[in-house]
Amino acid sequence: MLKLYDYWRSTASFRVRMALAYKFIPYEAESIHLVKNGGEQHSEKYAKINSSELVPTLVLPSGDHISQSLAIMTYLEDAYPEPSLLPSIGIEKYRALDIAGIIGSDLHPLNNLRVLQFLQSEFDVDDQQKMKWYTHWVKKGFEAVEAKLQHWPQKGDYAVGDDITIADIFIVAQIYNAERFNIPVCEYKRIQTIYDTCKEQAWYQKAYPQEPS
Ligand SMILES: N[C@@H](CCC(=O)N[C@@H](CS)C(=O)NCC(=O)O)C(=O)O
Repeated sequence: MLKLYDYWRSTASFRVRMALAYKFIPYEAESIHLVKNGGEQHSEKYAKINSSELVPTLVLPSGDHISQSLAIMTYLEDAYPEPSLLPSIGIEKYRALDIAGIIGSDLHPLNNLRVLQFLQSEFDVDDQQKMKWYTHWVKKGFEAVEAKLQHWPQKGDYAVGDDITIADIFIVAQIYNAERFNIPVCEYKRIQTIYDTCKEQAWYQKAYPQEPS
């Protein structure tokens, strides 16, 4: 069976949980608490599993480890092609990867826990300045995504084409994070539509962050 190291509030983990739920893939989970005891992601045991000291990490039945949510989702797409989360042909495939890149490579890393912690510990940034930093990069990212979604010809309930793709998953996971920091997304019309569509669906609700009891 697949094993996922994750943390309930982690948006990168939420992406992977949504892909697993959408594809009905069974897995076992082990929580890596990102805050407790200075962060379990930095423990010797976990650093051997993922040298980046970040979640998520997927362990395959072969014992191989895959980290990086996009790499994990690509593995899931290859190993469990149906239902698909990435169009196999046409411009839609690259559009989905484009959105995933804006959020996963341009936006999310700037607001990651370790970046915010470093700003505070090394540069004495206060909470207000931290929020200004966080909000700035969320807005830049969402503006870029919204502009692309407005420009592309298809304007249905999902980001690309008529079905959910990894683009929607990256978007809704980032919205969860933005809402935690009280940043509304209603000004981004296409993003809001995608969110309204996805949040009603079983795979979203199954994967939704829930604090372990
Ligand atoms: N690019 C990575 C990002 C992974 C990542 O940044 N995970 C965050 C949680 S969303 C984390 O583990 N943060 C711990 C820390 O910053 O110390 C991916 O997509 O998997």
